[in-house]
Amino acid sequence: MFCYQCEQTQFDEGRHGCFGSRGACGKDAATSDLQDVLIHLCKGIAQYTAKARALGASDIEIDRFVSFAVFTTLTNVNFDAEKFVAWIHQAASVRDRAKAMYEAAAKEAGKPVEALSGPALFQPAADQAGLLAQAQETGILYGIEKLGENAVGLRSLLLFGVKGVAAYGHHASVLGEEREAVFAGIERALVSLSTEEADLGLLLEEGLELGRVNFTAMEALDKANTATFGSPVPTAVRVTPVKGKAILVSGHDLKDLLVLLKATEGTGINVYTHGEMLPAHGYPGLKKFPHLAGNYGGAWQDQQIEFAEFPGPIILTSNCLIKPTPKYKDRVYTLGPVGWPGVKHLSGEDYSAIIAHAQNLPGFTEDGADKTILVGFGREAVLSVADKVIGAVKDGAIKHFFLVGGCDGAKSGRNYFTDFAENAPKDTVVLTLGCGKYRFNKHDFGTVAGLPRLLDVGQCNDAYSALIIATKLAEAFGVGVNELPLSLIVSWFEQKAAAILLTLLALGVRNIRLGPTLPVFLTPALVNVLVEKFGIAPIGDANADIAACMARV
Ligand code: SF4
Ligand code: SF3
Repeated sequence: MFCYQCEQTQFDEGRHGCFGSRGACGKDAATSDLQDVLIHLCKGIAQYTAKARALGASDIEIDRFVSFAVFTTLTNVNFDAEKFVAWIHQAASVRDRAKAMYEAAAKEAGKPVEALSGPALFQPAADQAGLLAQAQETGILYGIEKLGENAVGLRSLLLFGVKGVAAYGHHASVLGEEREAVFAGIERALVSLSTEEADLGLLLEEGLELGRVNFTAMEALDKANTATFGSPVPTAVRVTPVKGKAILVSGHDLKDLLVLLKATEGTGINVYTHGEMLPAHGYPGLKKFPHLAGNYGGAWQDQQIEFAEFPGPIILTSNCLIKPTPKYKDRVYTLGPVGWPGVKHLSGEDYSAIIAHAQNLPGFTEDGADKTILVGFGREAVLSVADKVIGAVKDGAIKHFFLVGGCDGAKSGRNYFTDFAENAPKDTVVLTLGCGKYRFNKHDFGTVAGLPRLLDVGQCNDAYSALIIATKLAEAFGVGVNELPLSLIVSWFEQKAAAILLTLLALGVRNIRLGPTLPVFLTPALVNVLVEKFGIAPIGDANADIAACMARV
């Protein structure tokens, strides 16, 4: 195996990355290699669907399969090698369907059928051992001697970005919000990766194009969530337990939470959110359920301790899953793209097994002390007080905005983000999103100009909302986003962050501070390009960075 797609990748004296028998996330070598094979097949599917799409033919089922399959390879989503063997074989038959679609479209258009090469022709072996032998030629480093380190670095950024776009696309798709541009954009990036493209300029442009596609994917997801559940409203969320039976839901998929809330109505079971599910409490269509009792625990990396103590079943709807310990493994259920060997996986919307499981477990035996935090500051809630915000900036009551957002992780160096948020001067506002906020969202930030100083915009999936807030404020001030008194402090961990980074770069957002470390797949030469072209800076000392941001240096 070789994998360096996330921030917690291992380090050695040579190439940085996870190799050997298991990655730092717990992904074993077989699963990692099979994920590479699945991605290879998705490239082959994309080669045919791109040709078909150019002739006006497409198949939404094929497009959905590609998004789903690519999503399964995201960090902390699926660790089940057997599942990947099945998906690889399914991908081969999907590829054959895509090929037939292209050939029919060419025939109908009176065009010759082009013979494609590369992943389009890949024939997966019948069993896992055969697939693992084939995996040697499907990994991200394959051909690096010919392609060069820098090209492989940009190809990695493109591949990891496309994983993020596929995740956003899939979340929007399950709520019925789909965009041809997103499917075509995922396909375009995969086709680019199916070739031996090594031109750095072209690869960078492909990355920026994918960033634009991701903006559309995030817009679709925002529309899907707000059309289904209403726009988030500021909401106090209980962060302590309520006496009674309990189910915990983690991950990003709000639709799964809705199905569970409906299924548990009248059962006496309380539903708690975990991790990136926290922002669900702000949506009118979800908060209306009185048994959506509160939020439990902190960020994903603490789950082995917190899940062990939770007195009910736990549902993982998407990332981040880490190895369930024997203390709670039998209480974990996975949905959709998520999986762990030996953990129960639910297909369909029948939650009766989980409900019965919750009824048989003790639940919380007493109420915790009353303690709440505020969520629900999506674009509509923030922009509804735009006049107040603009007035406060103009009269000097608010000096600066910091967006301290992104993923959390287990590595040291992440205290920076806590220090940054907590040390930001009292006349500044801290916007946050993603799971990195768990390091500071129970801290009392107080208010400024009558507004809460900490505004939780939502999940990492809500980066679109933050971008709209920035764009609208910039319009109101008559300046560009880069001229606003706003600094972006981004913590990255997995591949959705790569997609968002590409979007920010494509939109021309400059001077982003990125940490806790820069992605290891970016070579020093590529980092130089990001610094020179886009003003990206690695994080440094929190207080010095706050001062530099406010002085706009
Ligand atoms: Fe390593 Fe991250 Fe890949 Fe897991 S996802 S194998 S931790 S680089
Ligand atoms: Fe977190 Fe996994 Fe990325 Fe959605 S839950 S931000 S890391």
